[in-house]
Amino acid sequence: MDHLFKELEKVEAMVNAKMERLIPEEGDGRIGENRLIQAIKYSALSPGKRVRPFLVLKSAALFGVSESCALQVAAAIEFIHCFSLIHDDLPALDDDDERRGQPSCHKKFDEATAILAGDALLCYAFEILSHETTHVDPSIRCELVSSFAKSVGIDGMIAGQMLDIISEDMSLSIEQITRLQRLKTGQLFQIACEAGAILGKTGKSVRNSLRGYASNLGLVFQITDDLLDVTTDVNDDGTPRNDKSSGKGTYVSVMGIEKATQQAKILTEQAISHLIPFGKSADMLRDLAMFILNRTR
Ligand code: GRG
Repeated sequence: MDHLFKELEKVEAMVNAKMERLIPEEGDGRIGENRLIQAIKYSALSPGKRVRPFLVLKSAALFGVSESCALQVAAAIEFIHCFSLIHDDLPALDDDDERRGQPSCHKKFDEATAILAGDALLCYAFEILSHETTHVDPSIRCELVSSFAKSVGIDGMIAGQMLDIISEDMSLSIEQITRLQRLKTGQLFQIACEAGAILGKTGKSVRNSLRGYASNLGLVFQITDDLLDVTTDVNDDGTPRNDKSSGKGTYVSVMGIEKATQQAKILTEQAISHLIPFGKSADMLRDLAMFILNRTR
């Protein structure tokens, strides 16, 4: 695991540096642009785990994709993730005052700025994906753009968020929760891994293996997130400190802590089994699955 931690740190530094280079400079007489840039820098460069960029880089490495191309896509996916976090924190959605240990974007700036900074980040991610420095082949760039759009939009992460909002206070079955989480969290994990395969121009079966890995990993990530919510964010008397998820169906609320923990272990084994075709070259992805299963943040 030491090797994984070093690698996670390395990826974090590389992706941060890349995002910093990609975010435009402020300029004289550009008051509107400058405010967007300030809000984007504040949110995107704040300390996140960079799990999705890690998945892009390690999947791309399986196919010998150049690091500079993969890094462009890694930054783009982190910008999309960051858009989702900024919007999710807004009063109309989750209404969170804090994100990554600092005031959320709308608290630091204001609601309008947070909405617009999120919109700009999403657009900018697609601008990066479609740029020739991301891949020389226009058909690959086009595939990246269309696959990311599908994973994020009407049938993707945003649909998951919509479902999450309208199903609040409904009692969902495990199947319904799984569908919700596959959309809300899983779609971005899947495109992170698939992007490596797209850049590497691989065949269908290889892509399916990576999709299988990512799909199971996304669910493990969500279960461990739910477990961390109930086990770490508690008052001294054991009651939940942040009551936002109460009323929402989660694996933990439906299955209980013990069964949800067991389910996360099974899904991790399934995720890892999808990596068999890649042999030892996928060890870093295996280690990441174990890290997500056992994570403490
Ligand atoms: C389109 C508004 C909108 C939302 C999409 C991703 C998402 C849905 C909402 C974000 C809120 C959330 C808690 C979603 C569940 C997935 C999840 C645990 C996200 C947090 O990801 P981490 O833990 O965050 O990778 P860091 O800060 O490490 O990048």
